[in-house]
Amino acid sequence: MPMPHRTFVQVAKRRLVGKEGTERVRILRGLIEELPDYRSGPYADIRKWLHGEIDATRVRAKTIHRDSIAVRREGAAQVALVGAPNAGKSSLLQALSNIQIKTGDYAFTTTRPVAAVTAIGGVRVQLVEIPGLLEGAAKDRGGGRALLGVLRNADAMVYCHAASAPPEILAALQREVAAAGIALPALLAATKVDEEDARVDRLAVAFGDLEVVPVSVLDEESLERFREAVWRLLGLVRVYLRHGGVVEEEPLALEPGATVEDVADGIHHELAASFRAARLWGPSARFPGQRVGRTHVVADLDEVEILH
Ligand SMILES: Nc1nc2c(ncn2[C@@H]2O[C@H](COP(=O)(O)OP(=O)(O)OP(=O)(O)O)[C@@H](O)[C@H]2O)c(=O)[nH]1
Ligand SMILES: [Mg+2]
Repeated sequence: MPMPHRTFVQVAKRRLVGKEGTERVRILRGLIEELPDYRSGPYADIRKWLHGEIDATRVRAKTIHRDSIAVRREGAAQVALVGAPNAGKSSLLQALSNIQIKTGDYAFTTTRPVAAVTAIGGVRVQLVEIPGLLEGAAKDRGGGRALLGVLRNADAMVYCHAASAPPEILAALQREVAAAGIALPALLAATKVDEEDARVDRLAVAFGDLEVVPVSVLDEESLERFREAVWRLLGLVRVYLRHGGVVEEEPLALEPGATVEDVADGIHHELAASFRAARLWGPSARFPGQRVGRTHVVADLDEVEILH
């Protein structure tokens, strides 16, 4: 009498927890051996799943080997999602972008940084889930040092914490980030606020120095408010380019303090060296079409025409 298929899956998952590389492949092979030899039905599905896991494990092993856990930057800025296991980071990432990512009601669903691009303030911003940061991460517990390395490269970070969870877990994580010498602009997303036992007030008191943004992936308006908060956090400056009265649809996104020269550089490095002056419309212009030099500091929502 073979083991019931559901039990088999549970046993398999338990044996695979925390196993990677050749050891994981060996366990997967063993499981395939133990599997009753049916050609169809649930056992055939399980066999297919196990073979898929072998392939995925090999791909992961290669990727880790080649390129530790670096994340290729995309978009105008990179924002890291940091938080205890099960805080709702993947769910938020998924709700804000088009990616399909595994979420689950257990810790360590995500094991490597996952990135997705989303529109924030009308510009492309990359969100990166930093998984599994634990107390002791700065001392490399749970491979924490490499994960903190990814975080260090971000432009800003969002602490994610379930509104119903005690603040202490997050406070410990904050200490790890500080111990690693990372000081990025940050806000706190109080996640899963649709849950009955949500306590946003408790988080707001415990983390008085952070802006607290209540979010639920089930509430579109809360996601929009989250986007707006991230936009303010980044403090980017959007500049629209004009060519003979026509305004481009997509703005350039620049760092605060950017000048007309940075605008020209955003179009082309050579242009930055050769242009004479610019015309300006919008918040930083004294009057529409004002002529300005290369050192003029632009403001959010300015329109700029580079004069050759
Ligand atoms: N009710 C409710 N549940 C949520 C919300 N966001 C996430 N969850 C649930 O919380 C659990 C954990 O979500 P994940 O997104 O996997 O959390 P994570 O932080 O990525 O977890 P790890 O990758 O394991 O560190 C899942 O069961 C989600 O369905 C939310 O806004 N409301
Ligand atoms: Mg996750």
